[in-house]
Amino acid sequence: MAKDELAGAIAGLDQEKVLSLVKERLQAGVKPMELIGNLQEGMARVGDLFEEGEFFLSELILCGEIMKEAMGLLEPELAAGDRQYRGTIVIGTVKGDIHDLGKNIVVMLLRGAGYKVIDLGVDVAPEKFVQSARENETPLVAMSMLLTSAMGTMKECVQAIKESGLNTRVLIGGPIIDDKVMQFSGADYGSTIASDATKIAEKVFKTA
Ligand code: B12
Repeated sequence: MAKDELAGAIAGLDQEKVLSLVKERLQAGVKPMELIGNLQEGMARVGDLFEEGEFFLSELILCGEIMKEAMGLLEPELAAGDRQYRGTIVIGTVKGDIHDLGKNIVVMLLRGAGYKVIDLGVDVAPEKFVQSARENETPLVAMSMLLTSAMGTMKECVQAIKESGLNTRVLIGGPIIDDKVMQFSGADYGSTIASDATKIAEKVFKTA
């Protein structure tokens, strides 16, 4: 059983309760990133139940749909930063992986912080990252990955940028990023936390 009521509601796939709790808490002044943390905790529980064979793919899909609805309520808050233009960033979920809810949060935060974000979507091939980075002359490409099985293609995506001759840094993000993954991939930056993207972008754009 989840400690938090919102986490419990999404883990229980109770869409109505999730949406009313999100609305209620936003109105009470709770920060959107705190709500995302609660939702993430509940979604991790759904993932565990899936792994244990209690839940099936249909439950994973439903959980994703509920999160999308909740994100619809959170988006105006997340994207409401200062809008001074700071530069362009390319982002996508790496080839072989179609999880995009975390990536979409990063997109909203970066847009809120004033960056133009080129979102390449999911299942993005290495050459597509390179082409977009070249066309947009961006100093930073961000990649999202949730699947362990996508580790190999994630490395290919990072290496494609490194070998392209472009002066572009690579940030990888997702729940399984750790020191070992960083070493394996050769990425410049890595994080498990969406809001780190704006901090890292600020650092990269300062020296670009
Ligand atoms: C919803 C979900 C789905 C949905 C995705 C819907 C969508 N539009 O994204 C669907 C049903 C499509 C799905 C499919 C599958 N899934 Co799935 N899924 C999940 C679930 C339950 C939640 C994921 C999620 O959205 N979390 C909420 C978001 C907000 O969190 P997040 O993505 O981690 O993002 C946060 C951070 O990681 C970070 N972040 C993310 N990206 C980035 C990028 C940058 C640059 C930065 C800085 C930060 C950052 O910021 C975010 C906010 O804090 C997880 C369980 C879990 N533990 O997470 C399993 C999970 C990820 N799925 C899993 C699996 C196995 C699958 C399938 C292979 C199942 C199957 N047999 O078909 C397929 C794979 C399809 C594919 N090719 O990608 C496994 C992966 C195990 C592993 N490590 O390899 C998990 C962990 C479930 C489990 N425990 O078994 N899934």
